[in-house]
Amino acid sequence: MHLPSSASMFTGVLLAVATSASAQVLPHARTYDIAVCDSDTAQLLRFVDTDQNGTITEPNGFQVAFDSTVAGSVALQSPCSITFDRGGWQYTSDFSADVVMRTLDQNGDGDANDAGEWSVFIDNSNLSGVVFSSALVIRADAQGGIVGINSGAGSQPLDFVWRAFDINQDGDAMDLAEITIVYDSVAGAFNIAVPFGLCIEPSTGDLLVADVNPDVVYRLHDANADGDYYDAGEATIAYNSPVGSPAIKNVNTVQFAPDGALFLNDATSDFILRGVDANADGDWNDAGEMAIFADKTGNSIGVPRTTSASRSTSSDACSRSRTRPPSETWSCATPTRTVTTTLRTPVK
Ligand SMILES: [Ca+2]
Ligand SMILES: [Ca+2]
Ligand SMILES: [Ca+2]
Ligand SMILES: [Ca+2]
Repeated sequence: MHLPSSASMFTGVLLAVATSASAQVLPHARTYDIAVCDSDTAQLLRFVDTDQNGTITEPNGFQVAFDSTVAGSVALQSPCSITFDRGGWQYTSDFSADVVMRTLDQNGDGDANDAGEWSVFIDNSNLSGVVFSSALVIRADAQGGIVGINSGAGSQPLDFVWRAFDINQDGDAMDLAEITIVYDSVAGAFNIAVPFGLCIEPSTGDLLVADVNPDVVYRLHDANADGDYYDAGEATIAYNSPVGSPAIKNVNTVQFAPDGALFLNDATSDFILRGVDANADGDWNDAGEMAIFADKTGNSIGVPRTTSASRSTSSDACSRSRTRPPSETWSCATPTRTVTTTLRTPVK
């Protein structure tokens, strides 16, 4: 497998749980905090807009939620993806250390560095025998599992989609049979050679996997509910830039909006696509179903142009606006820090 050097941009920013003790029980989307994994400092950060004024310049607006340099902590190297389970635990994948760790600030002191607040959820000593070579995007599913993609980067095992479930409820997925490869590029119907994007369709539970070689978004639907996507018709093309629709290159982020629309990015030409499956056939390949939502000219479609860095780059760091009106813009409380949420090309 070959990872293109240009395939790189990926933000590890999600709506997250708040840090106060009382907020731990809230569903993470309720607090509108933003969780960031910093692949330069190997820290997990949280941006807290306490007064909801659109910036995080307030005291404690910029928080180090987990510092892997603290003695005794798991040594993160390239944290790249974040997800939250229903209990509020944050899961973070690291494509260099090839671990998934989980964190939760249980004593309400603002970080998850205390005893019992962090643990290794997955590493390569897992008893399922699944070997990760680039643990990339992870997502929590509705059944309490964590699904993710591994991009082979030239080594065995190759490219696969995995699911982990803590069967014995001991806080990790390291026990026998707790990790399953649910699709791999050899046994599956399609060779998903360089999977870089992953999301779960809320309405169906199906997985969407973005491959950058070739540039295709696939749908994985477990029709016979046997836990994998190898059966006939379970892997289909969701979007492959048909004639008349925007051509995509280096899609590394796929995400559904609450209204069911699908958003994709193009990390080569720097634009964002929005798709609506108008004929409900499970793909976005029909005429008019996919359109450019925003591009780097700033002439966004349906999105007011902002004066801040609305088009994320590897260094947009503490200055970012959501793809919504300018009131959503926030900046960093500690300007001397640079926060990078870029997923760099895994090199093994
Ligand atoms: Ca703590
Ligand atoms: Ca377990
Ligand atoms: Ca199946
Ligand atoms: Ca369609």
